Amino acid sequence: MIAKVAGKNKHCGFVAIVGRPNVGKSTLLNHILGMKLSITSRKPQTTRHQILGVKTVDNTQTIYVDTPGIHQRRGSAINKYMNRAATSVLNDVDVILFVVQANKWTEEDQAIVERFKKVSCPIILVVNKIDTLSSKKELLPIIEELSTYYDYAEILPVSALNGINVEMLEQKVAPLLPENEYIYPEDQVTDRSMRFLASEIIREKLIRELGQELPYTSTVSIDKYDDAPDIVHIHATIYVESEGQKAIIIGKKGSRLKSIGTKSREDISKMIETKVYLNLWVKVREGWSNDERALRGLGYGE
Ligand SMILES: Nc1nc2c(ncn2[C@@H]2O[C@H](COP(=O)(O)OP(=O)(O)OP(=O)(O)O)[C@@H](O)[C@H]2O)c(=O)[nH]1
Ligand SMILES: [Mg+2]
Repeated sequence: MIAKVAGKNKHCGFVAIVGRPNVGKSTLLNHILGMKLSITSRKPQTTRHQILGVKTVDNTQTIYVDTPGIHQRRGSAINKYMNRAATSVLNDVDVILFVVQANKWTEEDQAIVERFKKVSCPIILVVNKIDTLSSKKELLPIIEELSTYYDYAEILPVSALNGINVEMLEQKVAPLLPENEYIYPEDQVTDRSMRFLASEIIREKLIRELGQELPYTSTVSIDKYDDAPDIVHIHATIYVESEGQKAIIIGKKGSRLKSIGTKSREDISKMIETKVYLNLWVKVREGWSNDERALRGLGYGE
């Protein structure tokens, strides 16, 4: 029998990042990975899909699953798709990071805690945005109260934006992962294609440029992604639900679409470290966000 060398065995497991919209889940994932993988914005419901972020260090591969914010907005098919994408991971992972906002506990947070009753893996409560508290003294009563709602494996105050305690969070997660061979190659960062990440970058620019409601009725589809050695040609379409929305996105003399296009091109180019040519269209597709078939065609498949 060959004796195992202590501490040399590989560990690998899945860690879900869940919480209501806008608490900083994607910002946390990006800080952990040290790169911008998942799109973020000041507006809730930015993330629409599960996105894996893989980090391999010191005999451990941690596979983080960023998820859409679990929300109470009912009705449309896309809202249901997003909630399913978020809640379906709860019973499929080794650890859950439940991200909440330090200064704001809502009914939506409470509704998520209710779901934990059916979960068997350890859950770490991540109290985010502590940089927004006016003094550290505010933190203790918040943590005391939150700890009464569920028996968390750990409670950790962090700032995903500034990186406060994020490394400590990773250290708390590592021992909770099972002994396992790696699932992904050591240098792989995500399960998503460049084509998908490009569409997400365009969607981020759309959300950031537009007013409150429009982001929910728009989506981005990549029609062509031509990977030549020194320049990548991308043709993308932004789908909206009405002519009025189309006019808003295009802007005066095309100025807003141009700005969305320029910012998208710059970010995509940075990500793939290659020159990018981006051709961006806006098209109306009435009712896409409440049509299961249209949704699947636009990349919102199970
Ligand atoms: N001040 C502060 N802002 C933060 C922190 N973490 C995230 N934010 C901001 O909060 C907003 C939402 O962040 P996201 O990472 O997009 O939130 P999310 O939970 O992924 O949101 P959804 O994808 O919509 O569910 C953005 O404007 C972030 O910059 C933090 O630690 N401190
Ligand atoms: Mg997000």
